[in-house]
Formats: sequence, C-alpha cells, structure tokens
Amino acid sequence: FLSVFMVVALFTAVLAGCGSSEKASGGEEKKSGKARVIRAGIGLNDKHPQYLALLKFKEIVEKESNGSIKVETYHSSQLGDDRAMMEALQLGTQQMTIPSTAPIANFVPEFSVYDIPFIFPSEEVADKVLLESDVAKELLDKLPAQGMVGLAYWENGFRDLTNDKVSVATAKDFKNLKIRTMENQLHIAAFKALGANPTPMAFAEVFTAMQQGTIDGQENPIATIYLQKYNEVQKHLSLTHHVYSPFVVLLSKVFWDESSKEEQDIMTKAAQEAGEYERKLIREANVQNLEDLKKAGMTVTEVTPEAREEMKAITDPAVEKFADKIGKETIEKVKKAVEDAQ
Ligand code: TF8
Repeated sequence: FLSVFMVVALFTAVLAGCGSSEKASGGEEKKSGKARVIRAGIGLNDKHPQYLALLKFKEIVEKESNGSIKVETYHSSQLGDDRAMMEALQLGTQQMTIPSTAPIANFVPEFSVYDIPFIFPSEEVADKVLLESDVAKELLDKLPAQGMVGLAYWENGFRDLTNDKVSVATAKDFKNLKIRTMENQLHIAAFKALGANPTPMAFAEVFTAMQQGTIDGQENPIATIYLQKYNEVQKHLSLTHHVYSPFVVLLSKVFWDESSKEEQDIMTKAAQEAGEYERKLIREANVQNLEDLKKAGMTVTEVTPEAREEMKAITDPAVEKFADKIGKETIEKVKKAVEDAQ
C-alpha cells in the first residue's frame, strides 16, 4: 500500500509541477507552449552586484515576455571562464554572459580602448561616455560580426591592486611583482612596462594561485576583492584605480536572431534597467567593502594623483603599440567623449 501511495504522491507532484510551469510560461500571445531559455553564466559569485542585477534582468524579462523567455542563472564560472562562455555564445550553446571588456577584446580588438590605463578620470565621466556617446554604441555594434550582441554596459569599477609582498604606492613598487592579469595583451604589456611580471589567468583560478603563492597578487575592483575573500590570502591593497574595464551584457546572436522584435526590445530594456540597479549596488559595495577590507586587516595604501601620473607616463608608450589594433580613430573618439563629459 505504501509504495502505491508513494507512486500516487509522486505522480501528483509531477502533475502539479507541470501545472505551475504551464502557468509560468502561459502568456496569451505565445505561439508555442514552451518558453525559450536563456542560460546566463557569469564568473563572479552570487553575492556580487553583477549577479543580483542578473536576477533583476531575469525578473524583468520573464515578466515582460509573459513567460515566453525564461532565464536560468549560473555564477562562479559554473558554465566556464569568460573566454569559454563567449565561445559558447558564438556557438549558440549558451545564451548570455557578462564579461569585462578586457577578455572581449580577444574577439573585438577595439574594446581594448577601455583597457587603456587611466583613460576614465571618474565614474561620472565613464557613465556619460558609456551610456551616451556614439563611440560606445559603435563598439557594441561590432559584436554581431563575432556572433554576439551587446545589450548594455554595466560597471565593474576601477581596478585596484592587491599583493602579498609590499605596499605599492608608486610605480617603482611594481618591480618584479608576479601579478595575475586578465587575458588581455594590453594589460600584460602595461604591467610589463611597470616592471611587474604579469601572468594572465582565468578568474576562477586566482584565489588558489595566490594561496599557493604561484602569483604575488592580482587587480580587481574593491567589491570583487572583498566578495572573493582575497583578503584571506593577500595583505596589501593599493588604491591604484589604474583601469576601468566595464562589463558588457552579451547575448548569443543565435538566440537574438530567433527572438521577435518585441522580445529583443524587452531584453535590451531589461539590460539597461538592471544596469542602473547594478551601478547603484556596485558603487555602494565599493565604498562599504573598502571598510570591510580594512576591518579584515588589509593594509590599504592610498595612491596620489602624482603617482598615478607617473604610472600613466610609464605605461603610455606600451599602450601606444596597440593603437593600430584598437584603431586610432576609436581611441580619439573615446578621448574626445571623455573630454566632452568633463
Ligand atoms: C577578472 C574580471 C572579472 C570578470 C568576471 C569573471 O578579473 O574583473 O571580474 O570579468 O566575469 O577576470
């Protein structure tokens, strides 16, 4: 009797499950009965503002599309590193990811314009350039040729340096430090110019590499440093603010082309709206988490504007070598947009 009861219970549960998913995906205008699924993966963890904003994107898209689009979210590189996820977008086996522009530059070299050290003086200027300028939009328009569609820019934040050896206040302190960089040639060249020993590596490997001492340090915005618990394996934090490499919300072009105009508009609007939320959260986190890191015992070193100028002067010639690859016109346009924003 018990086993019959269990079978009935199970069957009822399955039916109930079907019923609710039917309801969830039961928009009136929907042609097919099945929702199309966006598998969205990111490298950061589920505490990071990027993930919280991804959940906001999910909420908006599922509501506005009347359930015709469902969003499944994965964090902590569960679907792979930035490069693997972008390749999956090209193939259409994954539908969404949100990398920094640094790894995107391996697909569209022009994106490295945002990797130029100190090109943005402040978050406010970055906002104006990324949200309002023609050149920012033009860069997104280069993505479809690579099988991806850029819906919006989000903020990662100015990148700061951590390491376990010395407190870095000026350019000379970079000497011989083994620093993990993102997989981006310009970043590697800039750190080499400073005398460091740059090691490109996927984000998910960074904590262990620092723990085992394969590298001395890494560079990321404050929120990432705190939320990835880098303070457990790093002593020194230097507020270098050397690069502002924004996030881009990427969709697979395969998925995009299969979507109706109405669905495309819903996804674009949702990415923009979730982006506003993300900017707010990440800015709060970057302020709060600096205090958290201090409390956790990290040594925080301020970096003076003069020291930043010196770092810029040292990295500029190395960056200059990438001008043709990025496109001189693109660089000029971004610099002009930065000027206009000030
Ligand atoms: C890095 C980036 C990362 C993101 C994420 C893994 O250091 O700053 O935060 O690109 O997608 O790799």
